[in-house]
Amino acid sequence: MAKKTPGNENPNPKTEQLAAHTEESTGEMLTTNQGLLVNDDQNSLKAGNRGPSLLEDFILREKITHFDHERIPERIVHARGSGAHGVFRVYDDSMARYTRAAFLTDPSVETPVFVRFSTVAGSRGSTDLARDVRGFAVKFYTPEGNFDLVGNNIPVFFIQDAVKFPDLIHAAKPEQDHEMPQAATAHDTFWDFISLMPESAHMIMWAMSDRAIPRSYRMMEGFGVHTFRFVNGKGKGCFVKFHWKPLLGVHSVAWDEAQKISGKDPDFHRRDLWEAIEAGHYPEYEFGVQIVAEEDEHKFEFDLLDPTKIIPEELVPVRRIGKLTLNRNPDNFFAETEQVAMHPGHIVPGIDFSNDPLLQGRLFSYTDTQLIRLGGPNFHEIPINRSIEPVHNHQRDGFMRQQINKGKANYNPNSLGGGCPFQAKMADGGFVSYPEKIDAKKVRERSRSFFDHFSQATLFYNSQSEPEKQHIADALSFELGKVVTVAIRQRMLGILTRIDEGLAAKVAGALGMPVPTGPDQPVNHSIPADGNPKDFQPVKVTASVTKSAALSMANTVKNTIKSRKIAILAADGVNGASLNAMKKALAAGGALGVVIAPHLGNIQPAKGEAIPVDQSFLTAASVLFDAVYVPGGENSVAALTINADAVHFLNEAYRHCKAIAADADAEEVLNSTYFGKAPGPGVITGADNAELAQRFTEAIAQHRFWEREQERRVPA
Ligand code: HDD
Repeated sequence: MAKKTPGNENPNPKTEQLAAHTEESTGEMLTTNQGLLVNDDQNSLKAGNRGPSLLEDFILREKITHFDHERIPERIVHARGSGAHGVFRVYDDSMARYTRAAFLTDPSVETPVFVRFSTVAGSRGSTDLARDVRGFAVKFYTPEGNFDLVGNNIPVFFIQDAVKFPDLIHAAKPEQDHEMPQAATAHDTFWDFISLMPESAHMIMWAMSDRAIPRSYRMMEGFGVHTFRFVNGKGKGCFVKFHWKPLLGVHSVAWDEAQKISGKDPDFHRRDLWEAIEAGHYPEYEFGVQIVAEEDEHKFEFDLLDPTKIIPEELVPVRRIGKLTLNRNPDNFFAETEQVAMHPGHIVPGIDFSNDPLLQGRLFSYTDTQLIRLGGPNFHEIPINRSIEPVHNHQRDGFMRQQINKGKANYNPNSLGGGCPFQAKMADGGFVSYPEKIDAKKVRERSRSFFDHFSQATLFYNSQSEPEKQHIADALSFELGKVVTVAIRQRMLGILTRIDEGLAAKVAGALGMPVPTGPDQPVNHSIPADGNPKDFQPVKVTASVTKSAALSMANTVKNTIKSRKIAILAADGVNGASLNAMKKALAAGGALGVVIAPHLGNIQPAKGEAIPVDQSFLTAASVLFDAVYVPGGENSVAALTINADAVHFLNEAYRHCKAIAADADAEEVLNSTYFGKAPGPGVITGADNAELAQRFTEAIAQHRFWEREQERRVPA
């Protein structure tokens, strides 16, 4: 019988398939890879107990050889990632009008998925909190084959044509001479490239926004980026953009905080995802589609095939059609998360490609990369990559072949095998490419409809709240501040001027440089050898939408504290009743109260039973928590007031705009902080446990009180 996934009554065919490949050693004896029972795993075979090791020792050789070959090349991009299993289910059959994909039209089907989140630029061991785009790649194991939606948490991309991808990534990765900096774009080669490629302007606005430093993989959106195509049962096509909307909302951390987390817990996002799933706080995302009729392809002021453009939700609303729930952690990181092979070219009947030149290039790149990374053409046989449907074709052999193909016929057409496996009729689910009409000359050219590089960059900037705008200016000032070559900074200011003059002025101020004025210089330097630079400069377009609410994180979901981590600072003598009441109230909202004290073990409250300490000030840090609570209790308050770590903890939480609560009789602790005398919004004190917990809960749900930053007076 098929296995059930936790929290879900339906059998999961992917879990069952994986189970056939899992190994469980409990109660078993140690063997070699040949199944030989091993008697001594502590000593190698030697000529005498003080003599040389013997070449004959096949057990030693096997063990060391396997160990020597444990590493495979890391992904050239998205090397650092974390995975999770889950399920997807569509809400109803309304999509049948547009697509014949079974998993998008039949609400009775629960599709197993594997998701891998990632950063882009850093190596496998780099920090989770780099300022970077996040990958959001989903493999759907559908009854019609695997569909991979290999997206990002940003809906646009840096470049319009795949031929520029190696250049982009070379520029973003550590510089080739000294291999620095790791997992950071704040260096000359990246900004050199960007400053010469104005098509990246829109993406740069997103990448410099708070979207690039998410609070959690569970709190970020996902996008298919390209325009894809749906094809319905009658063969009619339409265009579609894919979205993931997290039910917990879209939230980020502060940049100063991100940098500190990178030191305190570089696995912050990985740990957060793992712990949430272990705790049963299954991450959930709604699947959204923006559908555009084929007849409407040219009705927008941007080109649907241009991956540096969004379709503003004001023009085409996002219809939420289903839900993804991540409900199981992988059993083995390497076997599953590292070996999963995503590919935008893995599609199923009912979904097809568009002519987006970035997507077209990707269709080549992903198979090619798996061949080198996973070592040969049989990577589809690795358990995590297998389709849940059996595979039948005439492909044979190659490194690490697993399948044992019976019979003689390894070719088609054949008579010896009865013509099998035979081709599937379209009516039986056979895939047929969308018969798009094409009548064109073979050219190396970019369509002029791709030449507006700034209007959506401006749209994004104008749609941000004031704190978000400030964060973008700060991020650009930071990144360009790390750029050594002045001419690169100057060119970037020229680009920013075209996005928003106020933004350019702010960044110029931070860099101590003049804002460029006077006639516009050419900004696009990505031109063919025989091209006239004048013909390749960006064109100005009148945007039909100048502000879009969906682009600002200020408008996101702020109604839950589910799965948030709240620090409770306490010492011996704490008011145990208050502490326990708050912990209980937080748990009722789905949040976790973590007791942090000067030492591990237990603390003794003024009254009642000892309270277990979760972390000491030595191992805890405010940047790893969403909010802080200080309970009362005379001795505890006195101890924390003079405890530099506790005071710093609070100052830092304040600086990062987090909710802070204290019992009325713990105000002395707050008074020893920089903000205690004149606390801004989000600092709550009170004598009534229930009321304080209520107000604190509401404040935590707000995520952050960014307006506090205007004051900038907490030197934590
Ligand atoms: Fe890519 C990995 C997303 C453009 C070439 N890409 C990769 C992953 C994600 C994306 C999420 C990690 C998959 C995983 O978790 O295993 N890539 C994108 C998006 C793009 C994009 C959203 C633009 C819209 N990528 C892109 C281009 C090329 C590549 C234009 C090459 C021409 N990407 C790759 C790759 C990777 C990859 C080199 C590295 C590892 C892998 O494929 O499996 O082939």
